[in-house]
Amino acid sequence: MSEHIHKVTEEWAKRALIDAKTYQEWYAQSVTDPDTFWGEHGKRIDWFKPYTKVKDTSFAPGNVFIRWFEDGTLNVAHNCIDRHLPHRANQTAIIWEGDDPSESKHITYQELHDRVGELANVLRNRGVEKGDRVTLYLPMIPEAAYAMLACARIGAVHTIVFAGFSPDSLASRIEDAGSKFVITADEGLRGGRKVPLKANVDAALKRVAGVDHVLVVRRTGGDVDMEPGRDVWYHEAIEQVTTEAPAVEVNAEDPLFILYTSGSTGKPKGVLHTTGGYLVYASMTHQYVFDYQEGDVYWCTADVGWVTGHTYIVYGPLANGATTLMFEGVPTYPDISRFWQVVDKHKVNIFYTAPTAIRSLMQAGEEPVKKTSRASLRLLGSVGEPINPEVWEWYRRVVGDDRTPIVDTWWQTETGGFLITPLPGAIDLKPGSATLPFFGVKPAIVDSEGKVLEGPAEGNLVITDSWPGQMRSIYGDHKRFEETYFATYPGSYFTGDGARRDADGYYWITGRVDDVINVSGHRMGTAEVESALVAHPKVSEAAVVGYPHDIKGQGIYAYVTLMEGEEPSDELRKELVAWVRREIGPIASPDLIQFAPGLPKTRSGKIMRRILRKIAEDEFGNLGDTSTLADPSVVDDLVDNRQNRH
Ligand code: 6R9
Repeated sequence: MSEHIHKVTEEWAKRALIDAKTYQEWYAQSVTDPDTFWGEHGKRIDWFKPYTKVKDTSFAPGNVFIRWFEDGTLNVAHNCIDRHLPHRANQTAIIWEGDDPSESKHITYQELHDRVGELANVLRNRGVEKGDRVTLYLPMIPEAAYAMLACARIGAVHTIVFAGFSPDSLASRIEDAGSKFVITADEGLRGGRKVPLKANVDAALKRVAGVDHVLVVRRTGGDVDMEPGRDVWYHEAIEQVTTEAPAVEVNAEDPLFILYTSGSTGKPKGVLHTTGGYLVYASMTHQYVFDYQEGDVYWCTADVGWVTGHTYIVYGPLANGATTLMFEGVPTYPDISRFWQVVDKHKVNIFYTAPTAIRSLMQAGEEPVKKTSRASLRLLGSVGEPINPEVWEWYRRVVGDDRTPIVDTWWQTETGGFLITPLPGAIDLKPGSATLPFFGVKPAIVDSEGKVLEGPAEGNLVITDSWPGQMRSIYGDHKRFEETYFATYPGSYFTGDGARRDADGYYWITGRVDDVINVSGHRMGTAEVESALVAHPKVSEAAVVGYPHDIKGQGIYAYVTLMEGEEPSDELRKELVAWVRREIGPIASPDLIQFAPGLPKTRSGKIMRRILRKIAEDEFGNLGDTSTLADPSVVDDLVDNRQNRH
């Protein structure tokens, strides 16, 4: 662990919105008197009808409910657009930077208003009503933000499916959400390559019924099939409507969006976020953690298909009247300096990305970074997975020219916004540590029996009380919500992460302790990859674990047992990788497959993943107790054959 501490500089202590003293005072109040604290800070957004109640939450076993500002009414699009118009109509809301460096544009708050209004009218005219779910399957184009805000404007619930997911994954999410409306594009464009989005939607809709309308944005002009009566071009539909659409009054606890995320078991869960608490939390964390101030240009490199794109490209920044940059491309196209070229082109002040991106750029050395200016950068951020202290130091020294603080923000799809994070003017930094809790967040470390550990400790990370951005339920399955997050350590929200707390009270996230792996900052359930593999006719059984990967953080390691009579071969290996890509999407491609005649199982038939993880990590000298295995000789075979993984 790094002992190198980067103290808050005097300059930062002075300019930042929150200094050390304010952090301590506010934090103390936020956890001892959340009603007063959040009652005050809830006013940072506009309410049509002000709330009189603030916090109404329970983590009690069998009776989990989470309600914030529950009698208030508001509209998210009004907060992200209309309320800024009197003084920001001509300010840039979104800077869009295309995949091709010759393509970019500035969208003002007035234009954002008009585009969102049009789209809201298109949706309403086609029967989308308050509470209806709308699935978005879009590339990183401004229309993705318009679509989110258009749904919010009419009280519809958007559910974004990352454009890298397969038709099957898309179909199951459309089905679970019960969407009748899909918004997509002809094709996506990333790193000069086209992604057949409309064709994927067509394939998905052969597998799921109930979708009456598909609205198609023309992005590349590529050839697509349009089904009469169902499919409509976006550019044609908006010609029929005006730009004025009323921002519908919704309750604080009405749903804003559903976002599917992987868990340790079963199919992806529809994480449900509601309106009031989410927006208060998104805007407050965005402003204070990034120290966002008037005129700053802010860039988060995530995709809107993930929660980071929801909270920190769209809702947080726009609620704050910020200028937010949206990037369609990839860090390495047309060349490996692209991020820094974009920073210089748009004079980006605040830059927020994932450790996996930094690690892959580090490989190319300092020159591609150093040849750009980056003088505009003031603050850097990291999210998605633990950042190694060496990578942190490189990020600060090379990208930040030894001048920028780094905010390593720990949070999850479920948490809506940052939970453990530095504040750049208030909290001294330790590379590799997400540091201290944000206002209102009460973390604790528990052992495997649930005993709360005090002082310096390592164990499982739980949060003992609610915060406004917390997910409210799993869509359509509140019981699963309680079982997944509140049953392991009754009375607390279980994060699924392990953590260490040092003598200064700093938190160091050690990674997932469940069967979720984190591949390039993307969450993957090992069970999902396993079900995709066993769906292949030649596979009888599969077990998937994570293993340390230099760039991706974790790679996907699959142990595969074939059906009687099938022979392992490199060809079959390739076939299985292609199969998983098709079933789930490229992000789920196994990095290594080891064919195994048998898997280590207990006598009750449970696969002992602990052993598989150790073999994948090459720690087979230290496999622990194998005496409960039904057939211990299986393990010897796995160890002997590990050279045959590819
Ligand atoms: C925002 C996001 C959540 C999981 C989380 C943890 C890992 C995220 C991290 C981090 C260490 C950080 N994670 N940020 N680990 N340090 N700063 O990534 O949401 O996709 O739901 O993933 O990512 O393991 O539990 P999500």
